[in-house]
Amino acid sequence: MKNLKGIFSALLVSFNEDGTINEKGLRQIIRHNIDKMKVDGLYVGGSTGENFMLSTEEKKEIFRIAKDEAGDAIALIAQVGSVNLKEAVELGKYATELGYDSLSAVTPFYYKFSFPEIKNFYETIIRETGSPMIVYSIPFLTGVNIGVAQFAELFENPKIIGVKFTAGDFYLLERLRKAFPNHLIYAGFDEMMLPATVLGVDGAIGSTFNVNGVRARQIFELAQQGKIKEAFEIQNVTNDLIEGILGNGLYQTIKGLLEEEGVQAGYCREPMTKSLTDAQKKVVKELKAKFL
Ligand code: NGF
Repeated sequence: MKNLKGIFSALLVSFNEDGTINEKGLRQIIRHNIDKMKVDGLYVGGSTGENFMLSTEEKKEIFRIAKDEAGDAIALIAQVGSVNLKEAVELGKYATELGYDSLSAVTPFYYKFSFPEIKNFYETIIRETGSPMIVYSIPFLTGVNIGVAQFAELFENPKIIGVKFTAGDFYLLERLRKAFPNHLIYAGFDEMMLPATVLGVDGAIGSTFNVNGVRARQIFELAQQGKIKEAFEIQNVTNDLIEGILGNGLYQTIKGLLEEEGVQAGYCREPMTKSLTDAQKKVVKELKAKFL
């Protein structure tokens, strides 16, 4: 297994206007991440990949293309979580056979699953695939909050190697870091990367790294070296960019920025708004001029 620490782009997926996967564009996004953003790895099939709007076959297709394009150049994590456990297992088996370095799965959502049900969800995927697993905790979207005692129960399974922590609860992050010094913890909010790194995360997984990966690494490495003032300055610039992205449409704007870089990032998948208005395209050009 590769080193799973460091900077991971949450991979965007290029779609054609009719919603089908644009393979050429997807390969270009992957290359851009490897060659220009110099990321340590890709998180494939996450929120940023518009994953929860796709069919099982489309999810597999994206896993296949990402592995084929990236090869062994960087680490690859496959997000296989789904409220359909059978689908999660099927995707987990597929990504494992393709040679992904780890699986990850979002906590099952929509229904109010009990903790034993959530634990069974992870243990079933692990038992069926034999792969390592990173819990994807994103309470603001799933409504699922997992505390220190519950993480301790999950981490009793040696295959559960870490958590992608997409939350702003830094008290919980500090408690987790202290309680589990040997598990991988990834920061999930790019705009809070500096404080998360000060609290000792092992890496970060983010959507904006597709266009801002170089700055993300600088923040991460400077903070690890204790150069907080320097890291803070780069986080400030990063957050000016992120504020612009969030105010203009998250994934559409990152795709627009990639298009400005010559990458066919394409459309978003409905029911998300497929593309930017002319006014939003103007903002993209301003963001590119200022930040890229
Ligand atoms: O896009 C979201 C959800 N969060 C991402 C990241 O945590 C998601 C984050 O980078 C992810 O890794 C994935 O599953 O694809 C934000 O987009 C960023 O911090 C801006 O808020 O909201």
